[in-house]
Amino acid sequence: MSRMLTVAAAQLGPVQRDHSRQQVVARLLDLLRQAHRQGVELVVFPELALTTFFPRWFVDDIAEADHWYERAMPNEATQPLFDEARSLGIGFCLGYALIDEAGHRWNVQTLVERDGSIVATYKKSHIPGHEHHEPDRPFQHAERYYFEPSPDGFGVWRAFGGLMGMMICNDRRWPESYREMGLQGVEMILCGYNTPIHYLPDPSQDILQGFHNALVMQGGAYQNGTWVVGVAKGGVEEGVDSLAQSMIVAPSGQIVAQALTTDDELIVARCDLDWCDRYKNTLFDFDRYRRPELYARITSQRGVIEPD
Ligand code: CDT
Repeated sequence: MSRMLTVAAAQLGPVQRDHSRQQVVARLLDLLRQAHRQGVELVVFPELALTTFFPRWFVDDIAEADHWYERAMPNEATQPLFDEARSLGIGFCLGYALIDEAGHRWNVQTLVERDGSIVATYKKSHIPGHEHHEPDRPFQHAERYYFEPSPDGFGVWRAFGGLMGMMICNDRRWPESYREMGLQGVEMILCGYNTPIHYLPDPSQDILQGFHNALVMQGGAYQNGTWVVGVAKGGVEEGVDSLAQSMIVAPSGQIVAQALTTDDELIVARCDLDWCDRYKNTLFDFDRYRRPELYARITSQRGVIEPD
């Protein structure tokens, strides 16, 4: 048996502060059309794809940042993307900042089926960085000021002929993200990211950013028998160098496609969703081998409690 899904990671190079939504959507349309010519059925765009990574700046009055957020999806700026995707019969996943009807601020990804219907909008669960202005930093990572953490958890949806999950950037570093979806049978996880190469709390990690990126996604894929599509906004954006290295990872943990540049670039893989069963039904047969009665700390405890 094989259930083939041809998927693309549509990496973006930098989106600068003065780039309009219309300019960015033109780039997304170009990548979408390239993907269609290569027989792609699902295109995955990065986290906060429509704007620059604005949490690198702090504003005392958060309302001054409202213009970075969408109020609805689709909207006037993104409607051409939705229209073109539906007319080409190609699905997509798009990351952006959202202020919802109640005024809550989320970092989200919306998954859209090939017929243009919205499958789901996922809200980022693990919000990294800091809440307050840290003036000694060369740039801020104030995601905890700009976004609420999702209360929803990790869903899995029947779409594209399989079981699809989503996570956003920092979520990919946490094994619980993958396992929550793994326990719902996920077959492909879509993950956009913006990862500054310089990590101020511990700069010794800077040269390891690419290694850690691959490590977590390859481990998460293998240990849960799922495809993972990781998609960067990379390159030097407003003076901040961000990791590119978008990749598509098989349920074996092997990288089957990886970006070569730090710019707009499409990477494509034909993914057999049935390949997941080789792992889900053998080494990682959860029902047979997991020991949830031994894992209570994982949900009852947040930080470390050392023994006396
Ligand atoms: N966007 C995002 O979540 N980036 C983080 C950066 C490290 S924490 C400052 C990441 O995990 O890649």
